[in-house]
Amino acid sequence: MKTFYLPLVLFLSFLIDVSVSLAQTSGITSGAIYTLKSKSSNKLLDVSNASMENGTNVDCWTNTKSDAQRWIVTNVAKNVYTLTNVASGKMLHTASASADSVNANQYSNTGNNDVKWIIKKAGDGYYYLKSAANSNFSLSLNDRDTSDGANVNLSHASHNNSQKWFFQREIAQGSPSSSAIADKAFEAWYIQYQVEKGKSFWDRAEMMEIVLDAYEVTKDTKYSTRFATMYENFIINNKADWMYNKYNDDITWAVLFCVRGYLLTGNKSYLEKGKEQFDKMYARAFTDSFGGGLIWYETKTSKNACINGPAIVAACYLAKATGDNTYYDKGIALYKWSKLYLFNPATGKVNDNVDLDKSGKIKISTWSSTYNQGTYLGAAIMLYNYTKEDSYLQEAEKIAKYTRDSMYNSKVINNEDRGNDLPGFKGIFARYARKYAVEGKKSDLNAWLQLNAKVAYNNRNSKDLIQTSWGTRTSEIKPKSEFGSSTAISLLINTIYLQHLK
Ligand code: 7K2
Repeated sequence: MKTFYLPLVLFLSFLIDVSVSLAQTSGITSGAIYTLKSKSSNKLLDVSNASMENGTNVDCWTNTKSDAQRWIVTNVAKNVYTLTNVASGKMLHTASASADSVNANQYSNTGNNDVKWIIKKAGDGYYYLKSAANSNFSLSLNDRDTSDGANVNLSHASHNNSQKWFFQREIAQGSPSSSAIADKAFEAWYIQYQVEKGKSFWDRAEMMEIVLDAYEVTKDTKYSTRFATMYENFIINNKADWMYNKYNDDITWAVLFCVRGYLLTGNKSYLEKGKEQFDKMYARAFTDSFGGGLIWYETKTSKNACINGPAIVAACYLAKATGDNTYYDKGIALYKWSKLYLFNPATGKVNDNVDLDKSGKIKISTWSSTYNQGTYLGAAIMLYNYTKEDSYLQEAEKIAKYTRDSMYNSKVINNEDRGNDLPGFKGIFARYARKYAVEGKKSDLNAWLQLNAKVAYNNRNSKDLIQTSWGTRTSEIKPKSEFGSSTAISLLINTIYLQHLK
């Protein structure tokens, strides 16, 4: 019996194969990846803002090579297909029973006709997509709108160009956590904004830290060379002694690139500058008001997380670089003081600042932001590594989880986009998220960081620039803020380690 069984199975599977290939629309290969270009706008069928979520709208957008614009076309019955978005894994779906103007969105596989499409030739390499639920309706570009974001919905089947789609076969692309993709995005940002030539202060310091991150992570000397040029420019544009600048945080951000620059390259002049400026800053910033801590601005009373967090990190780096453990003592004292007003060790929430109100009463501003969460996360990890006291690691975990869960509900970071400063904050968080994972050996942010990196990268524009709102598609018009566009670079660089993890 057995000897007859195998040939029979082979013969039957041959028959099934033939029937499947006969049922397919010619020119369409089941299982292949395609972009679908509208004949009336020449733009691509696209998942809005590269969202991963059920119910997200499907629209048309300029070709940005995003996976949110690529679809796996799978044959499921005679001439009937599903289209699965490469980025989200969700299917092209009709939002309700077929009728004119019923919207097309993405949804998990329902197994029903609402995710199935009859693909029919329309001539000249174009095709119609008719809803399998009711083939009187075709997928259509709304009102022949040719702008980015133009909606796509169902419309009574006609021979309009707005219902014709060109299927272009594409090949699979790399993951956003790869060094090749981080490098590509870095180059786009660095060249198009002429980052090397910029003249600003604290945002420049943080962009220089991104260049150091890139060097630290990739060991590619093109980054240390760029850092050296930016360092020279920083001294030319902002002078050698920064004490004219009354923002103690600004001095401290610049100290960070100095001391890290030394630790990564061995250039002693960076360390000398960092140590000298930290010491001067600390001498003018430390006061006994509120029981200790550093004031943010020389002539003001508030003590902010944005000076105390970076100062703890800078003190730890200085201790490492000089061997002088009194810097660690300073860091430990600032961290301990921060728990009084700026940081809740039970929840991991970092407050913005403590100040006096008009009546002289202590007033805590409880706003939390990614950069303050980030520097305290880094501070906790660095102090844990020095003291080996578990409480620091436990607090690091609280800070990390507070940021992910309470501030973002595990979703993509898509805010902090106003003014000159906020757009750069989340890049600072990404730096310390790497420290938490690599030096703290903690994996609980990994999936969330991966989601952020994927969505941010898939929201790049056709020039590979990514704006600060990682969950929002970057417009084709160059985003104004160089600092804002640096945050996704920090994210991509600082999550390269994730490519080695499953
Ligand atoms: O009020 C502080 C801080 O507590 C708050 O988090 C942010 C948010 O604003 C400032 S910190 C930003 C400063 C950085 N140094 C240079 C200054 O021009 C800038 O205000 O807005």
